[in-house]
Amino acid sequence: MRQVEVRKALGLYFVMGTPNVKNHEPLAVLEAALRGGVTCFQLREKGNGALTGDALLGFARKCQALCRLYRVPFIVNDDVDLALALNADGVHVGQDDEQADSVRKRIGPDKWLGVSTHNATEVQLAQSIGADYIGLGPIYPTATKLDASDVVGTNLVEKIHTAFPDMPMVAIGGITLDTTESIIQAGADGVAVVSAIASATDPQKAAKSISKTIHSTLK
Ligand code: TZP
Ligand code: ICP
Ligand code: MG
Repeated sequence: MRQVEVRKALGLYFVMGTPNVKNHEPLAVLEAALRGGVTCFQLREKGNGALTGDALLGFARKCQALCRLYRVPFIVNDDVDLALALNADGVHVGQDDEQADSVRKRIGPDKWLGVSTHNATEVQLAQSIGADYIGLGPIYPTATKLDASDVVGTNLVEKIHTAFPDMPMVAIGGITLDTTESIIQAGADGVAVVSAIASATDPQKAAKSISKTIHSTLK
C-alpha cells in the first residue's frame, strides 16, 4: 500500500543541495548518507552558488542514479519541470511555491507529493488536495533555511499526529541525533535533516546513528 510505503520512506529523510555541503563532494555525501541508511532523498538546490540549467540537470541525474542503486525514493524540491524531466519519484513543495493542487495535476497520480506545513490549517489543505505526506516544521531553530518561519516545537507534532492520524508526517528543522527520539515519540513517522548529515564530519556515521535511533524508537 502506498501510504505504508510513504511512511517507511519518511523514516530518515535526507534533504540536500550542493550549497549545503562544505567539506566534501556533494555526491560523496549523498552516497555516504545512503550507505548510512537514509530512506528518502530530496534534492533541494537552493541558496548561494546553487546549480542551474545543465549543471543542475547533470547533478540531479547523478543523485537519482545513486538513489536507484540504494532503492531510495528520489524527490525534487519545488522544481516540477525538473521532476518531470527526470521522472523523479516525487515533488516536495512549500506554501510559497506552485499551488499543491496544480502540482498534483501536473505530476499525475503516481508520483509522490509532499507539502511543507506549519499549522493545522495548512495540513488540512494538504490533505484535501491529496498530498502523500507533509513536512512539519521548523521544529527547532535552523540556520539552513534563511526564510524559515517560527519554530513550532514537538507539541505541534503531537497535535497534528492526533488530529490527522492518516497523514504521513515527517518533522524538519534543526533536528539532530539528540532530538530524534522525542520527535518520533511525539508521533512523527520520521525526521528530515539537512545539516545533521550534510555538515557532519562523517556523514555515513551520522546517518547510521540517527537511523538506529529511529528504528529503536519506532519499535
Ligand atoms: N524547511 C524547514 S526547516 C528546513 C527546511 C528545508 C531546513 C532544515 O535544515 P536543518 O539543517 O536540518 O535544520
Ligand atoms: N519538509 C520537507 C520534507 N522538505 C522540505 N524541503 C521542507 C519541509 C521545507
Ligand atoms: Mg519550496
